[in-house]
Amino acid sequence: MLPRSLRRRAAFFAAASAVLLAVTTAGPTTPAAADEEFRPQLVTVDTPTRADKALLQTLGLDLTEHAGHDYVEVVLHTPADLAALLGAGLGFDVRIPDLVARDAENDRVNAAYAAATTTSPLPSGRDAYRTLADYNADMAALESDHPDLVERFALPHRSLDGREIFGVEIGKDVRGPDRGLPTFVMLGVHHAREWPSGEHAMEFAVDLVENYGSDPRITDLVDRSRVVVVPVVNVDGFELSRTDGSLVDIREVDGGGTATILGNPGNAYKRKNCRLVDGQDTPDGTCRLGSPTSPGGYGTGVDLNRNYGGYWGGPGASDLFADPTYRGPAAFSEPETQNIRELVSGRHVTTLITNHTFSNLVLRPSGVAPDQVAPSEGIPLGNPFDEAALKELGDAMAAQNGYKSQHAWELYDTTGSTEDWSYNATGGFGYTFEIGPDEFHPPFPEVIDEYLGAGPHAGKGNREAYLLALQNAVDPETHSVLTGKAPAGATLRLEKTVATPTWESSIQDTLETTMTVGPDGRYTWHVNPSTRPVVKARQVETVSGEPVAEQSWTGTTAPLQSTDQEFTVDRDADLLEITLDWPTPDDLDLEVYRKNADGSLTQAGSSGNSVAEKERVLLQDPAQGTYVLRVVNFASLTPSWTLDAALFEAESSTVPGLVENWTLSCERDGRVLEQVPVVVDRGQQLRVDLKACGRR
Ligand code: 0X9
Ligand code: ZN
Repeated sequence: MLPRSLRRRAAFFAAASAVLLAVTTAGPTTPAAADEEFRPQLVTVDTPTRADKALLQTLGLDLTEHAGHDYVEVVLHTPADLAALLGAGLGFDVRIPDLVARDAENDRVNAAYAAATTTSPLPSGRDAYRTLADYNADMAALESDHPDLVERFALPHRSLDGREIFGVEIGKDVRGPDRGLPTFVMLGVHHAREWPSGEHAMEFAVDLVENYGSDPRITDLVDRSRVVVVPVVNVDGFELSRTDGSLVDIREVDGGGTATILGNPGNAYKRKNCRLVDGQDTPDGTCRLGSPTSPGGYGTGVDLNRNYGGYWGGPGASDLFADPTYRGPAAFSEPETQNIRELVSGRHVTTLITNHTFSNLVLRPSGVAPDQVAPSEGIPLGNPFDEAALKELGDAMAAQNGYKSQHAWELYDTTGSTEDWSYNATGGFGYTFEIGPDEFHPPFPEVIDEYLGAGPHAGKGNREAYLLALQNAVDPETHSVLTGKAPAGATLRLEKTVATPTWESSIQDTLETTMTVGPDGRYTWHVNPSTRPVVKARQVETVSGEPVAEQSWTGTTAPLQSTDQEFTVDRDADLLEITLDWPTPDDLDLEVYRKNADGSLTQAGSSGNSVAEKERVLLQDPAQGTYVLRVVNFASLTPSWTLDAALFEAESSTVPGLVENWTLSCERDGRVLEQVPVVVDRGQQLRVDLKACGRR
C-alpha cells in the first residue's frame, strides 16, 4: 500500500485539480462536454473517523476494498459521482486518473512484452503472469522433472469454492524420511489481486531447483533445509482476479447505462477470499457468480491477512463483513488460513516470508505499536523479544531489493496477519514483503526487475533477499538444535500445546512435529526455541511525571511550505516527544531530523497522520545534540500551529516471563518408549540422549 505521506502529498494537488474541475463544470460547459472529459478513476478518500466512513457509505459510490483505517479507495464513474464526493466535503486524492486506460495500457505492455520475448531472464523464462492453472502445471512439472528434489502436495483444506491448493516442498531426498532439517516457508497471494507475490514465490522455487547441483551456494542451502513454497494461498480470489479481471467500461457496451465498470465483470481488484455470506459455507463453484449485493465480489469475503490468530480481533482489522479488512468471525475461520496454520504447526519453520504487493517494504513484527495494550495481556506490547535480530535480517534483505525495512505497525496497525501469528506461536522469524512501488499487478517487466533487481540493485533484488532469508533459516544461531543418540529408525516427536494471545483472549495452538532417527543411531534436530518470544520476560517503559526539559513554539506555514525549529537535547533522557497541533481540521505533517556535525540532516522520525489527526513523533533514547523539527503544510488553508518538544525520563520495569518446554518423545513401532521435557533457547544446542528408548 501507498505510504501515507505519499498519498497525502498527492492529496494537495488532487484536491486542487478537483476544485478546478468543479469550477469548469459549473461554468458554461455543457454536461455532455463535461461527461466526455471525465474518465472512470480511482480515488483515495480520507476517512479518519468512523463518521467519515459512514458518511462515505451514504453517497452511493462504488467503494473498493482497498482501504485502511483512515481511507477508502473509491471508483468514480461519472461527474455526478465526483460532485457527490465534493459535496460531502471529504478530502481525497486521485490514484489512477483513468482506470480503463490504465488496464488497457497494462494489457498492451504485457502483450507486447510477451510477443517480443521468447524467454525472459527469470529462472523459469516466463514472460507473462501465470494463471492458477499455470501455477499448478508448473508445480507438477517441477516435481516430475526433479522427483528426488521436489514434492508437490495438496494442502489439507480445499478452498471455499472447492479448489485444491498446492504447494511444493524442495529438499534433498525430499521423499525420504524427515531428518530434522529446518523449514523455510515462502507464501504468495493472500490477497487476490497481488499477482507478483505469487510470481516471486514460484520463481524462487524454480530458481532453487534449476540451480541445485550447479550453484554451490544454492546446493548447500537446499541440502541443509526443506523449502516449502505455496505460491497462491487464496486460489479462489486469484482465479477471479486473474481471469475475470479486465476492466470493461460497461457504459460503452450498454449505451451509457449505470452499470459499474468494476462490478461486471471485473474482479481485477478483488482482495479477500470467496466467503460470499458471512458465517455460511460457499457452495463449490459459486464464487464467480458473486452476490447480488456485491458486484464483482468487492464487498464479500474475509481478509486472510487479518484472520490468523496473532492478536486476532485487535486494531487494524474490521469486524464488518463488507469491509476490506474483515477479520472473519473467529481466528482461523477460513480454510485458507487453516492450511497455513497446519503447515507451520507441523514443522519447525525457522524463517517465513509472505509476499504481498505493493509499497517496496520489508515488514517485520509487530503489527501493532509497542505502547498499545492488548486486553488479553494487560501490559504494553513492547517490541518483539527478538527485535534486534529481526531488524538485522530485515535490513539486510532490504539492502538487496532497495525496499524500506520497518516494523509492520509503522505502515498501519494490523492484527491477525500471517507472521504476527507464526512468530508469536512458534518463534520462527516472519516477514511481509510488499513488492513493487505503486501497483497491485503492474506490467510484467516490472515483476522481472523486482525479482532479479534493477538499477543499483541489479543482480540482487528479491532473489538475493530470499536467499538471505533461507540462509537465516538454516543458521543454527537463529533457532535451536537438539542432538543425541536414539535408536536407528525411531520416530522422535516434539510437542507443545500453548495459548496464543488474541487481542481479547487466546486460542489454543498445538505444535507437533516428528523426525526419524538415521541409521547411525544419532539425530540432529533443528527446532524453534521451546519458549515462545511472546511469553518471555518483557521490558516495559513507563514515562514518569513531568518533562525534564520542554520548549514550545507557535507559527504559521503557507501551503506547500515548511518551517524548521531547532531543539537541543543536552542531557541523557529516555524519551523525546514532539507534538504538533493546530486549531482546524486541516492537514500538517511533522518531520524530525538529527543535525550532523557538517550541518547535514538525518531523518530521525516523522508523523504523517491523515487530515484532522494531530502529529506526534516519539524518539527513544535520543542522542544528545541538535534536532530540526520541521512543520510541513501539505494541504492546510489556515496554517497556524503549536509545536512542542518535551524530554522525559522513563522507568523501565521487567514484566516476568514464562519458561516453556517441548515434550520430546521417542517411539518405536507406534509405542512411546521415552518422554522427556526439553527446554532449549534460541542459538542453543542441547544434547538429549534417548537411551531408554533403545531398551527392549
Ligand atoms: O494490509 C495488509 O494486509 C498488507 N498490505 S496489502 O496492501 N498487501 O494488503 C500489509 C500488512 C502489514 N502488516 C503485517 N504484516 N503485520
Ligand atoms: Zn496484500
